[in-house]
Amino acid sequence: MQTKITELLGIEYPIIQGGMAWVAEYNLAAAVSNAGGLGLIGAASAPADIVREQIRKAKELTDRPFGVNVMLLNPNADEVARVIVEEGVKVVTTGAGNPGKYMELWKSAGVKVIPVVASVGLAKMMERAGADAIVAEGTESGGHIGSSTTMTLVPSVVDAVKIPVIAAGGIADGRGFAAALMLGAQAVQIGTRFVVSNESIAHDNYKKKIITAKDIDSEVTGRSTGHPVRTIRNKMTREYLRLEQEGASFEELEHLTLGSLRKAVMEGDVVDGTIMAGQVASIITCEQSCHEIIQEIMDQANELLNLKERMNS
Ligand code: TUI
Repeated sequence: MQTKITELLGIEYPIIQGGMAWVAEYNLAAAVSNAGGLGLIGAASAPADIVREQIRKAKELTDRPFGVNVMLLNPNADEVARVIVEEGVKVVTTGAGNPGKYMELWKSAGVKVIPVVASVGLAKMMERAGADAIVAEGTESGGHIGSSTTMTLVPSVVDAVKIPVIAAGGIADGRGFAAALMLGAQAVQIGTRFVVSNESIAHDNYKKKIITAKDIDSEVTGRSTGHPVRTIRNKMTREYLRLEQEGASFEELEHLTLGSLRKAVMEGDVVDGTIMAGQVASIITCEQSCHEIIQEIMDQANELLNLKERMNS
């Protein structure tokens, strides 16, 4: 399937992987790229030398294009931005902020820049700043979120910008993929389903929490701090929400979550750790390879999209 995004990025299928902290390391990025999508290394809060090492390891595992996601709250973001250029990475996505100050550096080095946004305003600003495409990420997503739903945000952004739009948030199968194309997207970004891939290093306990999650198991913490984060409900979120309701300080809340994502992803502590995942966890039922995931999504989507063509003819 060819779209403006497969052409822009030189990939086989219009599927890009989310830049998930701790989970999106070089093994996952290379597996998604080798399966025909765009794999991403999530720089999250990592120091620049670790990101450089991750990029070099990914290059050993794949000859296909892959990217790096820069989390803009990372205190090391300036150095990470430079490492991306030095290592000749072809694509960058950004999250949790406005990447305006890096635009010139990346564009002049020929890096394709795809900011992840949660609002029409930032999408328009990013187009003016020279972005090559935009990820419109709805509130169904895991991790740091905005407030608009994918169903409303994607068509709003599609109407507001001329550059291609990639839909994210609540997409995990061919139905979501086909729906995203109907909303005007040229590709999808998928996170949660790749967390439960064979190539994902997330602890088995973490994967099991996603596989067994029901529709009502999703929770949002941190609304009071201005940094809402979607996770799967557990002891940690209950404690966090109780403290938030009691008007706890930012520092107290920070203390509770410091290192908590690493604890869940790497150590499998799904009781006191943070289990970031999208609402779509409720429709994810098994672990598969990245190749199987992408093939299944494309098969299902092609069937649905052909059905639509037949209905129209
Ligand atoms: O960035 C994400 N998802 C993330 S980042 C992350 S690490 C983190 N952990 C705890 C607290 C905060 C971050 C986990 N998940 N998705 C892309 C995204 N970007 N969603 C929402 C936004 C966003 C929000 C506000 C983008 C820009 C923005 O403000 C723009 C401005 O002008 O600063």
